[in-house]
Amino acid sequence: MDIKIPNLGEGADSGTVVSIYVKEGDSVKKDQTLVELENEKAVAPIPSTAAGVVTKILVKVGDKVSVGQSIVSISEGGNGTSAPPPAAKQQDGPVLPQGQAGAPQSAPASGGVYQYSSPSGSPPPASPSVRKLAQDLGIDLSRVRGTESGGRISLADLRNFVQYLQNLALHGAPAQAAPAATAAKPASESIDFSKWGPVHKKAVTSLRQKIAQKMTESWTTIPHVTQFEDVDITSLMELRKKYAAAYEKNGVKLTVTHFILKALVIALKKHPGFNASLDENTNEVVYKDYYHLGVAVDTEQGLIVPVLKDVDKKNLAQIAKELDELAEKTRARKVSVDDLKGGTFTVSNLGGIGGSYFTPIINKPEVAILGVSKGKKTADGKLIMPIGVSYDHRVIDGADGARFIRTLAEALETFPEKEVKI
Ligand code: CAO
Repeated sequence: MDIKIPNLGEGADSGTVVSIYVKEGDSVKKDQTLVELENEKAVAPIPSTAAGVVTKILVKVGDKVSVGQSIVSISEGGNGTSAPPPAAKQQDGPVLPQGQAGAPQSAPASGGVYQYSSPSGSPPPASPSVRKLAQDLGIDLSRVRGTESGGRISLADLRNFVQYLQNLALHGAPAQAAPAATAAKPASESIDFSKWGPVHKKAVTSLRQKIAQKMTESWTTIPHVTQFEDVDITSLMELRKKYAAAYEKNGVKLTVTHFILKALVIALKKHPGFNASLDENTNEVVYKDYYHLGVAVDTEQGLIVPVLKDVDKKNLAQIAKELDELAEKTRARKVSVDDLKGGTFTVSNLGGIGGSYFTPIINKPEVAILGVSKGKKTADGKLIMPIGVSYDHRVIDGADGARFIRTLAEALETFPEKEVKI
């Protein structure tokens, strides 16, 4: 049977093959990713719809393909013993391939200068914003070595290339291939730790590599400030207790996270600068009039951030039900690319696990993130929950950070009972 490109979601009916994860003769499992496809917005994994053995690969890296097109032929009934598949990844939220990283068909040109080439003549993979920046700067992207999965060129790759050219112009450095982004290079030589005692090793999954890359990109390009606050959630927790049974009757469990999402909408509406993105190409702050909140979910493979859409239009019961389903799907790695896109602000609640204060890293291209820790009883019987908002100090000032966190704290401290009733 032929595995075909499925419907990838709104506005995504075609794309370019950026990675191929199987070869002829491989056994594949149902749902194992076969190829990754890039379109303007995202890189989507294309899973196998059946288990079997790959008999023919029908596409090449760089091929333009569309919905319904066959990509791989398999004979059904294999035992599915090949390497685990990558999962979805996206451009605008921490996500997550696992398995081996694909490489584009690229080659150094004569003289050691890097030159991307693809048999189909398609341009090197890069996001629209990186392409636009390269075009504005007059940079030929086929000279830039991409270090992301599938050879995709990141903003950091482009920046490194520009720095390389600048060094070349200023200091006459020898004409050699531009260095790849430092994140792609091993930080140091491998050390044989077994000299000092027993060790065991585990390969770093592509999901973990992707998380590392996203975190490094955010931490090294955004000046972070974290503003902390202690929130009195005594009455909020009383409301939760009072209505817990009613929610359970409706098949949902009411948790602190649901209240937080509701309160966040109030704070984001009052402080729109936190529900925004900085467009570094046009030097504009893009304020969003929708409230799509990313929720960090702790999965066995690592952090994934699905997005709960239009939180402002939903009541507490809907939020509870939809977040529950979304988190379940995420833990089972069944979340779609669309579920991972379009977030305007992220919340990371570690309160179900424990610990006190922490400084969350902004989920770029958002400009702020809320970190929530476990609410604890004080000596006088109050329940106090530590929260922290990390924000991008390029676009948000400290005073606004303090105003935002106070609005959020007040929304939680005075959560109206009418919003909880069902
Ligand atoms: N203070 C006190 N109690 C809290 C709390 C808080 N801040 N947050 C959650 N709780 C409680 C819940 O109310 C629930 O209580 P009961 O056991 O009494 O019913 C319990 O802790 C477990 O909650 P939960 O974590 O299962 O559910 P949730 O809706 O609160 O959270 C989700 C959902 C998806 C946010 C959570 O499951 C999760 O994955 N958290 C981890 C996020 C993460 O990994 N962040 C790190 C990102 S940076 O690496």
